[in-house]
Amino acid sequence: MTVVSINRRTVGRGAVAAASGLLAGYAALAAAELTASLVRPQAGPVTVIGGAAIDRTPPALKDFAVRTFGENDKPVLQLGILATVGLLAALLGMLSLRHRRTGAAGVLALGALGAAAALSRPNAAGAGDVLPSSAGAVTSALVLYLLVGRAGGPAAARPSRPSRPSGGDGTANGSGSGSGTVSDAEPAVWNRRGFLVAAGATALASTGAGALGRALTGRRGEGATASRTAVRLPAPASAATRIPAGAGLPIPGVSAFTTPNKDFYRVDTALVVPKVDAGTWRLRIHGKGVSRPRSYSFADLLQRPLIERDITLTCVSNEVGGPYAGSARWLGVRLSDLLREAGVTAPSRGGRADQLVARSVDAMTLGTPVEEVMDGRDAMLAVAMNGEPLPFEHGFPVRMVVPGLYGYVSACKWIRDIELTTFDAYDPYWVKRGWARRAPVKTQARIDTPKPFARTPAGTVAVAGVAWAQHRGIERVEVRVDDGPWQEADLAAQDTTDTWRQWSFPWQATPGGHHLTVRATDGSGEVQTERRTRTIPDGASGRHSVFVTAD
Ligand SMILES: Nc1nc2c(c(=O)[nH]1)N[C@H]1C(S)=C(S)[C@@H](COP(=O)(O)O)O[C@H]1N2
Ligand SMILES: [Mo]
Repeated sequence: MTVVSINRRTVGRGAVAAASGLLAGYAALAAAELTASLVRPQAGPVTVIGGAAIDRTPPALKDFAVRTFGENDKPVLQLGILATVGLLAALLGMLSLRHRRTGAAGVLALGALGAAAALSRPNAAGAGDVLPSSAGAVTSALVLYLLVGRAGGPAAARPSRPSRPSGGDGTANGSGSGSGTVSDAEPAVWNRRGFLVAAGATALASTGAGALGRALTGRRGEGATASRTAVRLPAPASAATRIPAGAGLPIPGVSAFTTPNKDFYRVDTALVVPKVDAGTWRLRIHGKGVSRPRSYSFADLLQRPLIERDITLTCVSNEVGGPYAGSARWLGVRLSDLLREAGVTAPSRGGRADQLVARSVDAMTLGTPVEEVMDGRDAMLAVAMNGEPLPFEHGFPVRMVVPGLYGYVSACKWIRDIELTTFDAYDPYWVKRGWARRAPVKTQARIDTPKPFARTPAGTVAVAGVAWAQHRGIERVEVRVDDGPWQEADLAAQDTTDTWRQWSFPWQATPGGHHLTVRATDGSGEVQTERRTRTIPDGASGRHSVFVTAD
């Protein structure tokens, strides 16, 4: 091919081509979003590619993302995808300048990639899921072809040559390529205006299509939202024990004893929060050792005797001292009751299934030991959190909660199916990715105040925080200043062994820098280990420590 001479004109056309590519990418996303709103919002290209990326992220990178971006990991991923799409679109735009068909083919190939990702999602609903990416690709290929033509095809770059189809790459045989008779004097005027009009129209139409798509998607969630608003929560048959007055310390900086829903940590793989209509929701219980398979509606569950319990939930991805723990008052159906009704017996009593696999509407799978669910602890199918129906982010209409187990082996949100099976027969989502099959919560103490690297006046400083060892309880918390002896902290009243426990320590701070370290002893008498481990495969261990300067 001829080497493009780098002059102002080619650079200008390159920029116009790149801009055309970006516009084509924008049109693609808008068309895809509109189509997805009609087919299935979860089938949109950014969502399916993001989902595929999340599923394939190596644990170490996932850990890094959670550590670095915290709960912004999803927006960061989406921005990353958008930036990549933008870059590819700009490059394809520039490619189209010289090889229009190749540019269009590249766009279609990207669309095919999106469609493949859509089909490979575990929650793919069917062949219709390929439509959003396909619609986006076709729209974008057309836009690109049209706009780059307006920008002036290769003929315009070589004004001295007579216009003719340039061998094989079809670059000058299209309709919009300056009509093939571009002369040196005129093209800029006609092309610029034609380009600007076409570009403006594309931008407008895309913006409109995108907005319409978002509005339609919003409408789809309306049934679910209405069903949530309509929920009347029954009074519990078994109320939670009253939280002792002294369970929450009046020390600024300490986590609230009960975490408000809006502050409750959120960890899941859902790029689009599932909006489930409680009116049509059903839960199936089936599998090994289930002599009476069952199916329940949301109303069925609400009619049963409900238990209300305060339970602290923790994520296995929580680093020592990290934020992924929260405590709420849950209302729900005792899970062991439902299992017994279905004919399930605990493995220790000869039951055939030792693993309960919960599936969500977004095709997440979580595996929970049947023994723990049936050992008398308050494992439940929760319908409410802190006095209101579950927020959509936290699993409306129904989720599992099992005291003492990390969320990834117990706390299925948006649950729709419970299958009884064995640990030998099936590995759920996180286990396939290197996490442990069984994961009881490890004993942890966290210093909430002072914050790491805080400066504080010398003298008495209130050091305080929370400690948790769900289902074993917290018996003792100790603080060490620098390399000094372990000193007993004051424990706030214990609510239940399933909730975290606050502690405080009046530290006599001397001027200078100090390391404060904390350790807890759980209800079984075991002292929190000093051995540092990573979060993978079964939760971080080690002791939280902060460096504080007193002056
Ligand atoms: N459907 C679904 N349920 C899920 C998850 C998920 O990704 N999808 N993540 C689990 C994990 S890892 C944790 S720690 C808890 C977090 O619950 P929360 O977001 O309500 O705090 O939900 C669990 N349930
Ligand atoms: Mo988690």
